[in-house]
Amino acid sequence: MSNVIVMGTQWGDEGKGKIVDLLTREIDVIVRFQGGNNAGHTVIVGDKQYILHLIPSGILHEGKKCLIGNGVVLDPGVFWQEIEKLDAKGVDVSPARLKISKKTHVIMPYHKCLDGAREEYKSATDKIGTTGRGIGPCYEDKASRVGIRAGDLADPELLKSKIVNALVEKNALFTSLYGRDAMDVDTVFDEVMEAGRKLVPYLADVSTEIWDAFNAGKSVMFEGAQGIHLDIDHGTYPYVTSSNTVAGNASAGAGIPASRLDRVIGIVKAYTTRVGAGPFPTEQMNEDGDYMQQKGHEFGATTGRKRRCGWLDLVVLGETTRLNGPTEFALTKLDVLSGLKELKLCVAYDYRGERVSVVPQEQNAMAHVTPVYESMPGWDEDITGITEWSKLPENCRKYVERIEALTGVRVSLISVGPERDQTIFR
Ligand code: 2SA
Ligand code: GDP
Ligand code: MG
Repeated sequence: MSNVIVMGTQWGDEGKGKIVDLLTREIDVIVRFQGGNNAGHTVIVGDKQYILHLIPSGILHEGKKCLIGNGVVLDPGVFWQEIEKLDAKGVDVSPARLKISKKTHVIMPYHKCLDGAREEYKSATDKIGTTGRGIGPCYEDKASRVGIRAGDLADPELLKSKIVNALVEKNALFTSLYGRDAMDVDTVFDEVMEAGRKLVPYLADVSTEIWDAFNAGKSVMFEGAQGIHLDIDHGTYPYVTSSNTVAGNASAGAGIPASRLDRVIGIVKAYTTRVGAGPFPTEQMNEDGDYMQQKGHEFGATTGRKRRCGWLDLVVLGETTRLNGPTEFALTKLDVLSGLKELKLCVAYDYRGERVSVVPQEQNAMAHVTPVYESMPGWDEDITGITEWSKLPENCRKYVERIEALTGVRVSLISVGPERDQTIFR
């Protein structure tokens, strides 16, 4: 297989973990390039469930190299916990096959505290509903040029001086604005270094690692986290995450030339979910939404929060297609829709008295659109055991074909259950 990007086309949790794990069979190197442990990518292998937050979802395949790029924000304690959990299940997590870019930014205790304080301080309608993992404040420090990078963990003196500087500002915020206790330099330093010193053997020049892999004819997969509509620039701002989730960021977030990327696989959930606050035009706060939530076990893989559910939104997918140029879609969780009498596809919005087929660009416009639906008949059959396209119920195939017709993107893979073999290749 050539070099490929896997990305979420909606608001995250489309099933990227399952698909990355599946495709890893044909891949040599798997790279995370943005986000942090806000992500929760689930992989089911037999009776074992793995939820990956920082480590690429290719780690379960022996001998494959897994890299964490410069665009990721990394919490050393969480990384170490993930290592220990995988190690306990017999997965090789040695530095020989798992590496962290020295340029990856580190999530510090004060980032997590700030994330919580900011959310608490906001009015009910302004809250973002973050995962509370310190993601936003860490990216803020990176952009402000005061961030701490993974490479600094190997230089305790530099690390301490950066903490001293950071706490001047953070403590002022904690004590004067947020009514919290000031943080102590040594306590922060010790907390970070407890896991941080164990991370030093994992530090590497990830950009060069990937470059060498390209030149050795190996195939590399870039694993997106969250979804396109949570992108800091192109998502439903301000209800977004703090990184660029678009496919183009694989280049900046891993340190590779865009010209080396061949395929972009967009993961599409057969319906839509969103966790956290923000507009969601096709949300169904009724028995259809409850059906999807319960049948799809839609709970946050990191926070355990209940995910909001609704119909598939083709306007959202249209925006995804324009922003990312997917060469194909992988359609997941199609099995969850079995049993619904009528399925709806949102094909346009009514917005300010006009019918529109693209996402309006004004801030929070998505909160003021009314979806225009096309209706399709559902199917009753349980499809979780089907592995061939031709064996799917006719209405099910029509639903997939309608998605292809409306987006102009081919569905090359259909997932009908969380396990590896519950997959139809077309
Ligand atoms: P943050 O923490 O600053 O990135 O939060 C900002 C928004 O981004 C959303 N976000 C997510 N949405 C879906 N899935 C994510 N990962 C977890 C999962 C979420 C969980 O796999 O289920 O467990 O709650 C994820 N990460 C960030 C977040 O909800 C905010 O809307
Ligand atoms: P990710 O963040 O995109 O990797 O997705 P999550 O892991 O957060 O959420 C997807 C959930 O759906 C996980 O619990 C998966 O095990 C599960 N899943 C993935 N594909 C399918 C599928 O085709 N059918 C069903 N029923 N579950 C699936
Ligand atoms: Mg997830």
